[in-house]
Amino acid sequence: MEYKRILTVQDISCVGQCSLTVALPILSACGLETAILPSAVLSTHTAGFPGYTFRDLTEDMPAVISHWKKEKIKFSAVYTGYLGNAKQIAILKDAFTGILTEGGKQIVDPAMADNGKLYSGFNMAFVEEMKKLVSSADIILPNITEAALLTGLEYREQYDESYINRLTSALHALGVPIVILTGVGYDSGFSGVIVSENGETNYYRHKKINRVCHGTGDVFAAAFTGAYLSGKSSFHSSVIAADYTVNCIQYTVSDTEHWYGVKFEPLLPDLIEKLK
Ligand code: PXL
Repeated sequence: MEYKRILTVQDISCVGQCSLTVALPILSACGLETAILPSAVLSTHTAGFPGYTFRDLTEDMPAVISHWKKEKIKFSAVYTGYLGNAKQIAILKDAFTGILTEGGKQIVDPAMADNGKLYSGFNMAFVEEMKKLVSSADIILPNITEAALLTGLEYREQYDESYINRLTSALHALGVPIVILTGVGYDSGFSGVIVSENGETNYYRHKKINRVCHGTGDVFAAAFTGAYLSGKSSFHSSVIAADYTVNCIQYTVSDTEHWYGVKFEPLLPDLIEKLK
């Protein structure tokens, strides 16, 4: 397989099993050289540890990117996750054209909201800027809350296929060729992933485990990106990523102390096996 270098831009939550501490090991396990651009350094993620610290790294970004440009360092793909603020999005949007190889892919996980609510620290100005990043992306991986915010459609907890089709079409209308919509469940006990590309929509249904688990969106997005850049189709990558994420949740669920993330590490060999 061609050796690929990917850049992922996300925060470092020092403790909490999300963003870079999840993306880096998963992408490396998928055989990709993984470069990072940290958006912020937090003591923990923001979902459940009161009093977390937050160091914004926006000011470092332009100099880091121009150093790479000077050194002619390029990437086969850029995958963005949790970003620190709206200004960072503007910086990144401008930078991408100069640091992607020809045909390089831009993958955006608009990690900003879940369960009908924006994450702590984000506002609608951030959403507006994220819309612009999404418009220039090749692939996006929102959940239903993020999709509703990006498209201006209402967020629904109960929905049918026609609502999901409206969300998916409105996301494509922003200019994105491949939409991967996560957390879509039509039947009780099941969730699933919508994969919409070239006018064709497919659905992968998987088991839903009834426990709130942080960081699972990041595990899914990193595993998807790893599989996709290994040459799998968008649908096959979604299946691999969804199965891996569900297995990680299953593996974690009996440990009630481990509420802040999922134990994805012991299952990395299974993910590697799926990519063979
Ligand atoms: O998993 C998404 C995420 C990433 N980074 C930080 C977060 C969250 C979710 O809450 O707080 C800092």
